[in-house]
Amino acid sequence: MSSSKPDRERVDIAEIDVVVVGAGFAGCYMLHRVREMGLSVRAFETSSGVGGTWYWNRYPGARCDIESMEYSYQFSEELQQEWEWSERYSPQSEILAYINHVADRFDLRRDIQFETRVTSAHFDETGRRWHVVTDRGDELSAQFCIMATGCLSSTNTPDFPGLDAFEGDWVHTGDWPHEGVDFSGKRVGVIGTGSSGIQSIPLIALESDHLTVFQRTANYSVPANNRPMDPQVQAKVKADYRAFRQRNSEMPFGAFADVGRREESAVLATEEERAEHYDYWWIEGGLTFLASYGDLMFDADANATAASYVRGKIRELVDDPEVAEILIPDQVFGCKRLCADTGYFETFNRSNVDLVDVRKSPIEEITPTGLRTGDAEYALDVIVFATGFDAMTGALLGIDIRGRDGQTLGEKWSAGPRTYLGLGTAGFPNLFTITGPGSPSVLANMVPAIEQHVNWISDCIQYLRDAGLHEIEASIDAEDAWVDHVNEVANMTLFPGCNSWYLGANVPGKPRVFMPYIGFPMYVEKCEEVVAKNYEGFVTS
Ligand code: N01
Repeated sequence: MSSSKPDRERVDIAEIDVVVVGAGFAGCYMLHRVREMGLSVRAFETSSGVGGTWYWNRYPGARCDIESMEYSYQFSEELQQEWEWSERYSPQSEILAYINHVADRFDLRRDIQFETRVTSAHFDETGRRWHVVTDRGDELSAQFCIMATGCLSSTNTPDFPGLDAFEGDWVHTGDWPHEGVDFSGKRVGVIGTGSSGIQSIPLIALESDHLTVFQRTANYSVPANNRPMDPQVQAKVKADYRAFRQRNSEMPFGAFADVGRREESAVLATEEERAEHYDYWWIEGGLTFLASYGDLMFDADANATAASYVRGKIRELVDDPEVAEILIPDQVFGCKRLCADTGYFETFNRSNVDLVDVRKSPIEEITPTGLRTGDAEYALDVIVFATGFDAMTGALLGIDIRGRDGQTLGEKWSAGPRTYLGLGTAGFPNLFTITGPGSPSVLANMVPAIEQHVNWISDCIQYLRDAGLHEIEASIDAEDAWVDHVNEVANMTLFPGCNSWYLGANVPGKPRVFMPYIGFPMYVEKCEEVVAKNYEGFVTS
């Protein structure tokens, strides 16, 4: 509690059952479920609207690379029947329209306080409640505090010297101005070639006078092959949406059931078979390329065949062989998140686009008129930071969260996040994290992963109430075993083999720990088992 308000008595503080932090896909559904249970709830959201990721990431080309029929809620049959998707992969504007429709349809806004950031959440051990404070001076006391803060919501802007004195405009893809950015006649620099860079670069190249792309790590990307939604596909899914969701929930990634995961081995296939196979998946488009053989993320030799195929494609697509070589990744295929693009590599054939290898010659400073690397200076009117996020932990650690004995979450996670199932962390009773570190989250289709967590948390709260219990908290033993298990599973794959944000390696000083849990169906089974055994691994009182 703030020491500047010593006289403030608890009577002034709103007492409610649940605080939800965030109103993206996770926060909106959590709010809906909690309200259905008849609990009092308030959600807080920093922005002025619902949507989370899809509210903030309005950069040109922003769209989902999970197919539209899969990237939506399934909790309401009416909702999934009435909404019509217009493209194979939905653009940001359509997903934002969808989540706004959900907010209207379920009348969510009346319990969301927008433009309000939760600054602290402290557990009061005597009252056994969370004391939550916002930047607008709200103070609440809640039995449960549910963090729906998103995995990719805290932007990462590298601390380049000189940025403050830059005379042009700079923007981050993850915090894009609502009015858009006018690139016409401008010299633009884009820093970063992850999914956001790869989606926006082709369009910024079209809109600007000149574009310079500053690439530190070349990335693998496959064609998205986006197209208008086939009405027959949409109708077929809707005819039995439940079965479609079920099929997807049995996939390792919780998606792609009907596009397919192939169990065959890339190493056992002949060279001709592989070439034909990869050609098919390249044309089909999308992230399923990563699942086109069963062993691509488990066997280095298998992985090398896919890497080599995509490298060959880059050489075909890029006219200048020297530029092509800079664009060719050297890391394990898929260990940084695979990207899906529309005309990305071809963009480097344009006369108004240059590529700068900042791995060879790093960015040293932003100057008033542009940017300087180790060996050259670039004049720029606009700098676009496509430099990603402090993933999975950034938003949580941005809040002053304190559990038992005043321990901060930052102290507890100083060597990396520690959770049980990505749902809770020992020492922080009645604090839930939706798609927290240690859960499939970003290595699953996010919307079903969110729904599974929200359902689990809602059932857990109901269980406590029915049993006359007040608190639930992960046990330290279960948490330790789970953290080991998450690592063990990751180490069976090739995912930890490069500097990805899955490991926190993109943020200087962040502990290198593999954060997502690999394998959605196994994870769901484990969560169900925990419930069946009366919340085994959690301590209740
Ligand atoms: O961020 P990223 P993102 N100097 O971290 C570079 C999801 N998403 O916003 O690789 C120079 O992937 C950094 O270089 P390096 C999706 O899960 C989904 O693009 O660290 N460069 C990298 O190239 C995705 O994975 C969708 O060496 C610097 C880039 O910035 C996640 O969000 C669309 C640098 C950051 O790439 C994040 O994607 C968009 C520095 N100091 C995003 N610091 C879809 O659904 C960083 N970089 C399609």
